[in-house]
Amino acid sequence: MATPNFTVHHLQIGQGERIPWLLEELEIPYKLVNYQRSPLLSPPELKSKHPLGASPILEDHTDPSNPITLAESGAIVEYIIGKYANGKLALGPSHKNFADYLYWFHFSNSTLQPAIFRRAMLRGAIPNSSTDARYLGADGRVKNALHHMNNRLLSHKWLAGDEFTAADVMTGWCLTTMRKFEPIDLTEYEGIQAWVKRFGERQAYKTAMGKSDPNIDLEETSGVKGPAPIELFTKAMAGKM
Ligand SMILES: N[C@@H](CCC(=O)N[C@@H](CS)C(=O)NCC(=O)O)C(=O)O
Repeated sequence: MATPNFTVHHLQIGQGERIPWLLEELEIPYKLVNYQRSPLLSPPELKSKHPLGASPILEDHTDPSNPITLAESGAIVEYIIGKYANGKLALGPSHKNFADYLYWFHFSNSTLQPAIFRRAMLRGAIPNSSTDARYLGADGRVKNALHHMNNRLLSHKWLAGDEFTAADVMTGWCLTTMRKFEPIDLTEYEGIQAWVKRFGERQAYKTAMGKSDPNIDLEETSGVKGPAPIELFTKAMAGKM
């Protein structure tokens, strides 16, 4: 097979970090283009790469007669694993944990991340949100999702079971870098704490983060209390910018 010719476009402090992490795990070479937030969203150079202008974006020029531009981190992860990694880091239909793999692969983008983001928006939008039923409902959903994940990780080393998979790659950022947008204290989630520590020790994760976001303090983003929130984002959620 031809060596992959990948360019990964990554908006710093964001979920685009999943793709360099996956590629480091798979030992697939890639060119990485990092973009800074401007001031919170994508700068024009990144917007011009795809109609939605959101990160990550993968350009695959391996086959010059069929250049591919792909967005959606989940789609990119599946594309790379399916087309270039022989299914490595995925569990196939014959694996006993196939259903677990699919479930936890989709959990981050379909349940956890939207719940966390909804809570951030409601807290910003509703004055005195801590007593507001809409905020409390959103907060309950986040806590429910975290407890669910925590229970899974108290009895399994990785989300899909015994093996580290792309489900862990998809979900890692929600409990690390994403906490710069919405604080999550992990004190009562010991299973999640241990899992964050486990993947944080993987060389591929450290290498990818060093390339994609060298200014992020990994001790802070993977710590129990989490990093300080980005003030500009908190202001934006409150409609103050
Ligand atoms: N569902 C998409 C979401 C992509 C997304 O919203 N990315 C954020 C980074 S965390 C972004 O690029 N935001 C800036 C913008 O939309 O201008 C995925 O999984 O890739």
